[in-house]
Amino acid sequence: MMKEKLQAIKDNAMKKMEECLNPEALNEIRVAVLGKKGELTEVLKSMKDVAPEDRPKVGAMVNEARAAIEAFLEEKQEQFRKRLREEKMKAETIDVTLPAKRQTTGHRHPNTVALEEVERIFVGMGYEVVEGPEVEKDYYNFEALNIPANHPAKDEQDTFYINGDILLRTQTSPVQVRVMEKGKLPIRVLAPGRVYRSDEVDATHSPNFHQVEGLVIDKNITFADLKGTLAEFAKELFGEETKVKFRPHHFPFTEPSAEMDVTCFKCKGKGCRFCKGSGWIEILGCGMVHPRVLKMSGIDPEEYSGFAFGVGLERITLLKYEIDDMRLLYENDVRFIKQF
Ligand code: 2NL
Repeated sequence: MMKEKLQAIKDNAMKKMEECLNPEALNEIRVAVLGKKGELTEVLKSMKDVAPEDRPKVGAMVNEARAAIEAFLEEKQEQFRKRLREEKMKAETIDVTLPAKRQTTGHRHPNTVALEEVERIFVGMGYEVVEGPEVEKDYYNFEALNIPANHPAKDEQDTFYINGDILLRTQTSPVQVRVMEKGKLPIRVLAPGRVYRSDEVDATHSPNFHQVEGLVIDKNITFADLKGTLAEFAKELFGEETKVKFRPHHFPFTEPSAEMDVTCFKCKGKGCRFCKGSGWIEILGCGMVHPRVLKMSGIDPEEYSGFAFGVGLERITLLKYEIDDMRLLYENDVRFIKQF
């Protein structure tokens, strides 16, 4: 009787496992047969009803059935694991013949390209490139440069103030003031950098642009040194045939002051649309450093003299690449930037 019952449990379990299609169903069968309340476990529990002399035999039969079921269970589990592995491998196959993703590289900004050109020219003449803070003290941006309190540049309309004493620099001159203060002479520095002015955006203005200033201080520096240096700069930047012209001007920090024009590199000075018919293009402001500016930074104007100049970097970039709208420089559209 017991033997038939065991055989029935075993046959039924084997048949169900054989037909079973997934690991979850297989586990259900395992629980139903071998689990705490499983069919085979129930048989073991009913051993107390078996005659003592038959118990070893029945016990052996139960163990045999259990071992057979467990062996088949393990075999089926392995089958499912294998199928899962194969499916996974298939799903994760990499097709090495597919075309590669194209690496898109950027491009140096035209301003950067132009600045590196300007730096190369002045470094070649022995200048050192220096940098300084964009958030500056009123003293370094204005006062040390002999810009009086009532000067229009100091108006809130023109300058971004952090507070009464701190502002966003409107020029890179404060960097050079800091160099002068250090007291190491002679000085030959180039100070490029971002500057801020409270301007409305249009084709030639932006509240935030770049300047390159230069400063030379030594004994016996004259306006002839200024002219020679800037004429050489213009030739290197715009071509050997470039001529320069100095027009008197006024800056609070230089005396005398001038603006420098270069002959139009498109028409060679004849006059064209590019130079608006004049043959000349204005490129920078310059002058001999004001004695008061030297004195405020601890340099004796009786012993030392110097010249300084300031160029709008965007102006150089627009001229060099014949771009007619400054706003293009700030859009950072790589299709535009890549052309230079
Ligand atoms: C312009 C004019 C200029 C300077 C900048 C300067 C700096 C020191 C002392 C004296 Cl520390 N001068 N810088 C001088 C003349 C002109 O820039 O129109 N820039 C766009």
